[in-house]
Amino acid sequence: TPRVFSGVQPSGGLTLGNYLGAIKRFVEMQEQGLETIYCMVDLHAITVWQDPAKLSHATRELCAGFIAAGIDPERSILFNQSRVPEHAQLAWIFNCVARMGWMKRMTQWKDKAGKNQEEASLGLFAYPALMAADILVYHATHVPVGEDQTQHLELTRDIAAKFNHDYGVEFFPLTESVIEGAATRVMSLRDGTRKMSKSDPSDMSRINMTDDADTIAQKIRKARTDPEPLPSDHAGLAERAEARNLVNIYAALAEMEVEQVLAEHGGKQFSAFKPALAELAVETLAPVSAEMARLMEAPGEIDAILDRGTERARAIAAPILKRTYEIVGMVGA
Ligand code: AQP
Repeated sequence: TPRVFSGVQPSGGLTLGNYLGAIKRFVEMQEQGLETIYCMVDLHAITVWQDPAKLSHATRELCAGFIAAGIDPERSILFNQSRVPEHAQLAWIFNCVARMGWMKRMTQWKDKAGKNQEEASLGLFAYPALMAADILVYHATHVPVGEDQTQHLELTRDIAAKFNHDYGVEFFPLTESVIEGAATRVMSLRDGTRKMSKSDPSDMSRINMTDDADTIAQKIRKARTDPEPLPSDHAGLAERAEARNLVNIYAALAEMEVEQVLAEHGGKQFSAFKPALAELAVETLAPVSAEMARLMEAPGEIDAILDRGTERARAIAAPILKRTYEIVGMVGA
């Protein structure tokens, strides 16, 4: 039976990229009646420095964001990663299965470590092995993610396959990524070649789920574009990264096909399209951010939801870790 797992890092506030690329998909899979497990991956967040108070705040706010977006903590399991030690335990086993060469090829590692790899944390290098453990400690079969995670999902399959091969078992499933919709890669509002990211130093590059209406409108008004009007079909967006990004965002927010958006707005100047996009963004995001703010007024309730989610997650993860230890030959498992 299908089992869905995915996570988001509490490494800052939620962006429109996280919302459209990931969280909206999470809600859809829950609505399809699948078994869904969603995690605030705090252990991943600390692979780069996090201020402790901000990390706690971001974790609770992320939980509020999930719920405000439509995740029901009864139907889905909602928890923070560090509370379920089985993730880190399985990650160690996977550190011993994965190869250095595999990790060195990861583009996220290369991007985030930058030129100064010697100064990056060991955790940042091992990040994909922990991610594989997050998924496989539940024997999850489907992982909804944005396009930037494709390579990590392939690595997860490689780790599962090598474990199964090395120990001569058919134990870990080969997980499939689910990358769907118009917004699998939302780009920065300042640079159409970079993805929108919560850790981008420029706040103008992203829309945060907590931005107010004026801020959203201002960021969209100032978003970088070219001087041409919108094309009337998809092909006309091919060489126009910034224009394509704004049209994709519109399509994802409106739950329309890109062709439909262009049928309505093709030929318009950005001076006309941007206000329509801003209005749509505010209309769609305002109820979510208002609900997030309301939930954040009762952090005790959020913590209680995470407590309950932790128990339910451990009930699945613990037997899978125990079986893994037995396969590996750990005495007393
Ligand atoms: N720009 C994006 N477009 C579509 N999907 C995106 N995701 C992230 N950015 C975009 C998806 O959101 C999920 C959670 O991401 P994450 O927080 O675990 O890590 P990330 O991909 O590294 O996201 P950020 O916002 O860029 O965070 P930082 O800046 O801390 O690295 C994933 O499914 C991701 O694909």
